[in-house]
Amino acid sequence: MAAVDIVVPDLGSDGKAEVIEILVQSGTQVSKDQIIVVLESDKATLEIPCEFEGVLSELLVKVGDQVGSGDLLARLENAEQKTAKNNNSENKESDQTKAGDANAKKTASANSEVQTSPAQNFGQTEKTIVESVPDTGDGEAELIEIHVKVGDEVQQDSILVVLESDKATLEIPASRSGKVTKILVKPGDKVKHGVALVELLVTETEKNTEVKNETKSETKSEEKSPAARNNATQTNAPSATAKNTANIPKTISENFSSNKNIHAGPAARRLARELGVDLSKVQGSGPKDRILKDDIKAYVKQNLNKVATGSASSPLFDLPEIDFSKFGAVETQALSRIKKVSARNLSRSWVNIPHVTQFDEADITELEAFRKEQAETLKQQGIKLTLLAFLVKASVGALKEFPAFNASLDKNAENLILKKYFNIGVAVDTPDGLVVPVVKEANNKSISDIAKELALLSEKARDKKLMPQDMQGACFSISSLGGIGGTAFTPIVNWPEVAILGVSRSSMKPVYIEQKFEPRLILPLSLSYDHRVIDGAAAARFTRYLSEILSDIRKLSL
Ligand code: CAO
Repeated sequence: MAAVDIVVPDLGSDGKAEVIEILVQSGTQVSKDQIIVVLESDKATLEIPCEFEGVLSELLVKVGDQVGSGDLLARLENAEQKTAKNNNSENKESDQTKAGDANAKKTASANSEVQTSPAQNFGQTEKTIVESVPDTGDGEAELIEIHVKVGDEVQQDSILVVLESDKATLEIPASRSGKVTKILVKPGDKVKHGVALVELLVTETEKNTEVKNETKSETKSEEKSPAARNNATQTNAPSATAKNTANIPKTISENFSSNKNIHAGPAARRLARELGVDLSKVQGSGPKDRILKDDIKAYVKQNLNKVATGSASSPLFDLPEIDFSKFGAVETQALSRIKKVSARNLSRSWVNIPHVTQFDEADITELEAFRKEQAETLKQQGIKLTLLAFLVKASVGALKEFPAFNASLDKNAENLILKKYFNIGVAVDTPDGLVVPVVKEANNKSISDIAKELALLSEKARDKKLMPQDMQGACFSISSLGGIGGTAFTPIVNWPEVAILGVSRSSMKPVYIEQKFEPRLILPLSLSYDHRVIDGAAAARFTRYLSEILSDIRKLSL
């Protein structure tokens, strides 16, 4: 049993690094290779693994601390006997060796071999160069992303591929501007130092001959002395050539300006890939908005919840959360169960159905006179006769005339299922939200029966006594806002139905009849329909027909 110190490896030219993640708690058992902390310097993100198995007795840093090479991070008790043989200095040495690797990984140049000089054209030379895996010091790495395709024109420094080793994620940039002529690898390939990645066709003018020669000699000197090459890039010596700096592979974390603009370390990226998470959709909560593993887990959890509640199909799915209290006082109110259910259903309809709304008007002057007369009689039987009962009956008439409105698309939207029954849903506004009870077999019911049933259903709705079967089986729905007001609106089709009739408040309007204006009671109609099933012309005919029935009550069978 021995105590082992876990220290910051040699950070090389990075000097100081910030502790940005702590992945273990003191007092917990840790296994060999488990990541203890994540450090971030100006240029790189480094995961510090535990070399031994044991109990992490002390954690000596906290998030935000600045640490340098050799600083103590944590202490491990009861480190395994075989590993405990390694004394502290050996341990440091091994960390330093690792850091050396990490350093090499951050600074090594990608090899760029000049292969051929195939074309000469007015002093221009075309060459194919091969971009290959630089010496990362990590041994084998997996190729996880290819950012270019054959034919792409790439600029010097643009990212060609991304590699991931056990310890780091590396972006391999183009050493020169040119055209991609061949991609020699595929995602998932295991690659190591020297493996050819991409062929680039680069063009040089004669003016460049000197530069070209310089480049060649630089390449030679680099090839002669890899250590010297590393030093040149490590120290960022002003004398370092453009090629040297261009060739430096960058860890993902240092490349904030990459086209993906994602700031996440290797472990987070690996987790995201395992879970199939698109990192561009994850909000980072770490320093500089860095995406942490916990952010990815939270994102997955949130989306699983959305799928469970059905809100994943909502257009609100990807909207960011806003802290409104920044702008003034707020109060949070939980949505009722009915509101949540109808939000889900409305979103589903809105997202899946291409909606169009057809507006029309019906002259209900005579109908209203008749309704008032009948309403008096029915009132004595305790029945309130409103326009709605007539609208239900008139809708049945229109559905009989236009069967495509009394239909549903099958699951694959390949067949229309025509219904031979006439059940009409009616939207009812309740304090808890909108519900749509159904008047079943409205074709077999008289207007007074429908009025009676509507009163019953509205009362049940407002008393929360509707049963699921009261709200099932509708063929077509009516949403009447006539008791409230308004001139027109665009109701949302109540899927799996294909149309819904919106009714606004009737009002007296001057209508030009037989060369003079007559005051007539005009009812606004708004028919929304599924354009996959119903054409505009059919919708206009439907509302016209409806309007005619409502204008001439003799067409309604009472
Ligand atoms: N034009 C003028 N007056 C109208 C009218 C119209 N189109 N429709 C109803 N009215 C009158 C009624 O005659 C009644 O008058 P009195 O009070 O003088 O008798 C008054 O308005 C109130 O009617 P009501 O709303 O109580 O009754 P209704 O049968 O018309 O409607 C119901 C019943 C349950 C549909 C209704 O109460 C309701 O909840 N409407 C809201 C539906 C809704 O929210 N739709 C939006 C869904 S989002 O697409």
